[in-house]
This record gives sequence, structure tokens and C-alpha cells, in this order.
Amino acid sequence: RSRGSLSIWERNMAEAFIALGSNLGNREDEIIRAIREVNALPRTRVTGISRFYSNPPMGPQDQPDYLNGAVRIETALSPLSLLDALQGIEKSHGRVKTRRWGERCIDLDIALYGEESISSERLTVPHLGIEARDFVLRPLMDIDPSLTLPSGEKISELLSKLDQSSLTEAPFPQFSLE
Ligand code: ROI
Repeated sequence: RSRGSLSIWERNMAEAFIALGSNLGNREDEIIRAIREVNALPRTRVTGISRFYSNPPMGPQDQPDYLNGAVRIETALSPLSLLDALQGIEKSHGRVKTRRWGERCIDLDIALYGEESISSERLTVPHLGIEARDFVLRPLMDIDPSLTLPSGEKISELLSKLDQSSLTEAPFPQFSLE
């Protein structure tokens, strides 16, 4: 077989999903720029992009609404290398720590990494609380409706138990990954 038809496993790549959120500045620009930066990471490419959803904050209510989305990537980065890379992107956007569950110009979380369950000091995968977060599950559904958690739970079933009425689908922006 030609190199081009090797499966992601044969290329030592993993499939992962990154959840994106922004509620400061131009939310859409922040998210689009972050998606481009993720695609430009070493040995990583974006293979799917969700719709974007505007929705009220979970946590302190005295902050602006969020714009949320997700991307699927193929990556040869380990989970912790990927985390380092995502935190580097957050820093480059000028993200500053305010309060717990406070506003941020960009948030990049590893929602899923292959079938892995990770529980370490720096990283929890699947993302903590993913089952209850329609603003993470709904974008994941857009990209892959058959997606399951490592536990075997279907994203579609988790989502059907949630209200989802606070999610407002934003018009999908025209942009390229370059
Ligand atoms: N609330 C919404 N709606 N979207 C987010 O991405 C988000 N991220 C967070 C907290 C502050 C918990 N609330 C959020 O980290």
C-alpha cells in the first residue's frame, strides 16, 4: 500500500477532540485563530470542525456568553505534549487567569484522546464533566454522531438527556485553515 493509504494507527497517530470556548474579545476570531494554530502544531492536523454555538456561562453568571465549538485532530503528540501545545496557544492569545470558572479569551481543552482515560495532576481525559456539558457534546456530535466515551457511553445518548435549549447555533463562518 502507498504511504497515503496507511491508517492513522499505522502512522502512530491518535484521533483526539479539542473543545474550544471564548467569551472575551471577538469570540469568533479567537476561535478561528486557535483552530488554525492547532492545525499548525507539529505532527498534527485538523480533520473536522463543528458548528459554533453561543450559550450562557456555566459558573459565575456575571460574565459574557460563550461561543463554543470543537475540532477533531489527528496527532502524533502525546496527551501531555498536546496539553503543553494547547496551553502555549492560550498564552499567545493573551489569556490571563482571573477567577475560577471566570471569563477567558480562549479555552482549549482535550475533550477526548483516542480511547484513553487519563487521570493525572495536570490532565483529565475525557474532559471533567463532559457528560453534563451540552456546549461540548453538541459540537462533538456535529463532527461524529457515532462518537462514544471510553466508558462506552454514546455522546448522542448523553446529549439527549440534556436540555440543549440554551445553545444558539451561530452562522458558520467562512475561513480556511491556512
Ligand atoms: N460555560 C460555557 N457556556 N462555555 C464554556 O466553554 C465554559 N467554560 C468554562 C466554564 C467557566 C466552566 N464555563 C463555561 O471553563
